[in-house]
Amino acid sequence: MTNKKDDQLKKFTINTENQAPLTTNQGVKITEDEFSLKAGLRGPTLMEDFHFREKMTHFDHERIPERIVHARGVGAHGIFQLYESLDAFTKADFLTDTSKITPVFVRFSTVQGSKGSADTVRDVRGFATKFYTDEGNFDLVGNNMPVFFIQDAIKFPDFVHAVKPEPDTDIPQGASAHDTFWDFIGQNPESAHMVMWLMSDRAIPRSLRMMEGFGVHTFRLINANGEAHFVKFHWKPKLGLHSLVWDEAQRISGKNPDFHRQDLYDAIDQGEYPEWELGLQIIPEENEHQFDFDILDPTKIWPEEDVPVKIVGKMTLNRNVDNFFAETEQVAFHPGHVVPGIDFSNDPLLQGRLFSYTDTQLSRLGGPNFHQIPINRPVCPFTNNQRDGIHQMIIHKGQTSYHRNALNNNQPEPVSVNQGGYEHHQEKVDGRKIRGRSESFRDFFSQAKLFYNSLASYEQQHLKNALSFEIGKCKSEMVKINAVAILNHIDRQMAQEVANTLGVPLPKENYEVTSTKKSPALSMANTIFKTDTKKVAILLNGNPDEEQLRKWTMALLEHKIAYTIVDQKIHDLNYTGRVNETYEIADPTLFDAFLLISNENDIARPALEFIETGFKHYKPIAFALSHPKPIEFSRVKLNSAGVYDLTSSVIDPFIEGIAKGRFWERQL
Ligand code: HDE
Repeated sequence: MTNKKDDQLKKFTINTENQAPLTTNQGVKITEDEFSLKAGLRGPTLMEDFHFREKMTHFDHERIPERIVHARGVGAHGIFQLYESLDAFTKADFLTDTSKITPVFVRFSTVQGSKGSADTVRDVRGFATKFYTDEGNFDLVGNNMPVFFIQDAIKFPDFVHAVKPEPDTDIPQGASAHDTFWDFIGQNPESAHMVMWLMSDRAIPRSLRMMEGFGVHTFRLINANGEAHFVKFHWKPKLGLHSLVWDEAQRISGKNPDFHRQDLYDAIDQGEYPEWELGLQIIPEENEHQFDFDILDPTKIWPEEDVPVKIVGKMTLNRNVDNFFAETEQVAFHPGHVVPGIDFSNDPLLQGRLFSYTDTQLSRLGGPNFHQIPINRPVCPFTNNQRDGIHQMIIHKGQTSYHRNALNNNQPEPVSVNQGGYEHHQEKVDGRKIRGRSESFRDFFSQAKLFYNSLASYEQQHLKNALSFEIGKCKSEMVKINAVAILNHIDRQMAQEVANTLGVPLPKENYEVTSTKKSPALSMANTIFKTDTKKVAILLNGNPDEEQLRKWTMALLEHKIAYTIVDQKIHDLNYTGRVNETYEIADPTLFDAFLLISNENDIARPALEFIETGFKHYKPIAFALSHPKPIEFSRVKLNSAGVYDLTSSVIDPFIEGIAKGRFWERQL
């Protein structure tokens, strides 16, 4: 089955690996590309060197403005396939016709940092998907967290100014751990729920392949009879939900700032295509007011236990980009790109987003024709009377470029709804013009509490540590006190612990919301655990028993676990392959598990440091040692959960441990 978008992109692709003469942009062949034209070999450079001028001018303009938010991102192509027709809810063809394979392009991103910032910072992750449907592009421009910091789009510039590096110093990069962010939180209690998510392990994913995606806003689905249902969109990763630990995330920022983009690229390159299932939460219009929160409020989830997520299809990312700039950088998503059968709700955050995206893209992509850039083009035809402008790529023929016209038989002509024309849902709207917030948006803390209540105790501990870290980085005592005051509305004990750690006063009055409600779907402890695509470092200390090593590596590969052999030097093994990395090149934070093999009396310090760091990050560690003494004196506690002695035992428990991933019960 060919992918329509791939076919379309091929038409615009120049394969620079093919033999071809070097030419100017005008097609003139170049004889010399290393020396500029001079008046004499030691003389001045000449203005008439058109090749030099063209090359340098293009270079001077290679960079375009980066996105104000979500500047750092990585993209990939793929497909979406529907499991069952959703015609009861929507008329969108890609959600009703199960035989369709819809091309998609996804861009993942961090929000705060600039384009060159590190991947593993504590941040929200953007999860934007462009569906190239036969009825036009549908963009699901979501995040990996289901709520947002603010309820009304007019506050977005304020929020972004607060979280971005501070204007006087341009510090910090890729972090919300600073005064202006926490000052904003202290003054804007509607952000309490989102702050819980941001301080949770969700903000430091192990892999982009292991995080959920959410459309966040309430949208509408419209069926062929014009009936509407409210809907929230979810992406559920087939590999489950997994995170880094904070210390590890910070170290990776230095060891491999490209950790996430590399991980995504490698997985796709190796044919380990990441997959997500599309889930829908659906509420009939007549049930709009049956909840103890407003379903239009983007700081609220619809708990999955109350409104189940219906799994309707699967997205597979199966092709890396050919050129980062042309595709990942130039892609332009817009929450207003919808197709017939999908419509908006009155969520005031969504409504404001509908303005912002085209506006910002006009300056980022240089003019009004960026929909013609190959990555942004729909796969279906697009024809209208819009003309000219910077970077017009299409040569429009004919005399008329207006509607209505008689000279061209009124072409292009609007079509009826029955012929596939988009019709806005005819919602009855009746109200006064007013600047304000609905009273139904006022409960800021119940769901923050719901989130906190739903976490496993180790997740709660991580969250409290993150709060102490972040608020602790603030310089203003007032900002810290105000931040703790917000926590005091969510959970008194949490606020108390953070206040104690930071040495700031806890408010006298307890304003904690008293709900004990839990939503198990919110805890990552209840996720799927797999060995697939995990990475093991096999640490050599001396010459290994290669017979044994081969058996172990075969067992790892059988479970789709990749391994890297690490030793003091790169060298060939006798018959089990090659040492791939040295202790200097590799780093324990870049692996999920460790197997230390030694037949020496002593174990070299770098190898011990590997397993000590792995131990500290709760990862599984196996060892096969002829002399166990050195490890007994290391910081690895041998009787701890997730530590395996392969000297006398089989590898299977270690493999189960790799699937489990982390041993939170371990005492460090
Ligand atoms: Fe965005 N957002 N956003 N946002 N957003 C942008 O558009 C904006 C919001 C999201 O990979 C910008 O082309 C406003 C929520 C993603 O290219 C900008 C508001 C959610 C991406 C913009 C929001 C998102 C963006 C910056 C509040 C989750 C990256 C560059 C009303 C549902 C897309 C650009 C990519 C990007 C505006 C809030 C997701 C400035 C005004 C909520 C994933 O237009």
